[in-house]
Amino acid sequence: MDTPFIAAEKFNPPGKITTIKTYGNGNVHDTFLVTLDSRTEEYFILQRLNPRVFRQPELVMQNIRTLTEHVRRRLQDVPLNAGRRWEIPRPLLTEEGRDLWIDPQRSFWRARSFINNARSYDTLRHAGHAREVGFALALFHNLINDLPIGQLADTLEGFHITPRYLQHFDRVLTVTSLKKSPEINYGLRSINRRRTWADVLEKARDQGRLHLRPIHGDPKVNNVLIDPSTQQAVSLVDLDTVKPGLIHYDIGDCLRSGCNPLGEETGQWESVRFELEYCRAMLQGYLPMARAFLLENDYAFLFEAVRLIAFELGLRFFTDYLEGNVYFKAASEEHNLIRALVQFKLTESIEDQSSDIQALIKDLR
Ligand code: GN1
Ligand code: MG
Repeated sequence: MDTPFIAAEKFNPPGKITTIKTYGNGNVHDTFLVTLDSRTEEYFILQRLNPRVFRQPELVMQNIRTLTEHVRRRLQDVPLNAGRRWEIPRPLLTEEGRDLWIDPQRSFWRARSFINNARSYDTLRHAGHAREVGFALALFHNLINDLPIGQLADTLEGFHITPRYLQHFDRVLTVTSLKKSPEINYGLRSINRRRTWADVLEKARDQGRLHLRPIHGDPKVNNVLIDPSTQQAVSLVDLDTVKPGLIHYDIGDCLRSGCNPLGEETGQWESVRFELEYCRAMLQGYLPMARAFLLENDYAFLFEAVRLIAFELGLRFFTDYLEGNVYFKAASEEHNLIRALVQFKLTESIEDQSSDIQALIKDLR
């Protein structure tokens, strides 16, 4: 029996397992869709966690439990979803009541319920989709906004702290013999010209202009599930990176992933651009509900957030390419290089449209 099968069996499936297939496009964990011969639940999601990224899986699961319980209580008290369908994935437990199973090779496995009649898209299809993604993030933020950050562990130290990624890049550069190519030169130039600005959000936090809140950490477009029959967002999944942070990381990540019509996996990096109409629609979905918790200073850094998170992801991919693809899963040696160039092109397009984007934010707030 292969390991995914053994692992799936550990999570008490309510029926016989019929198939297990790899699932989704995650860059970090190995994800599987388990199909059951059962009337109650036909599927569930099984994952082998990446130990190089998440070194304390117990803490990740603890954060997910804390968040899930908080959101369930909130939805009961104040039904913010106002009659619309909104689901939170439910962690599945082993015979012993645990949410993790460790295999003989010391890999950590976990499972969660499948969300029926909902699908994930790697790119936005129209402005209505963009609005729904924005709404989903606002609802999520609103539901967790009153969760005290002291209740969430820091499971990924330095996550989204751009100056730390820059320091790491500099260390990697000193031990790498660089190949010479126009692509690598473009990557290096993209990083070097934005160095002095890379601490824009962290500096604002140090100055007390922005403050920590509970965040999702990875609200990219394909983590928002859409019900195909209503076209409405019904869930925001992938809760691994829930921890204290700036909500600007979330807003930036949602915009940089959504407003890139070619998608982050495109090979045509030279044609990548930031789509202003999607940006407008996403913010139209996000801001009405977000007004409940956004403060004056928060608005002032929205533009920098999208610019920075696109740049930061480029920097992370580029560094990983130089390191030999040790963090993000890569299908080829140059995969992370191309991914990096996509994000740098996107950053450039965001900068080129700086005044339009800022005018839009001013208009909508
Ligand atoms: C990683 O594995 P996935 O797709 O959930 C990464 C995110 C990046 C994303 C880019 C923990 O997320 O930060 O934005 O790839 N997650 C982690 O696609 O580093
Ligand atoms: Mg993720």
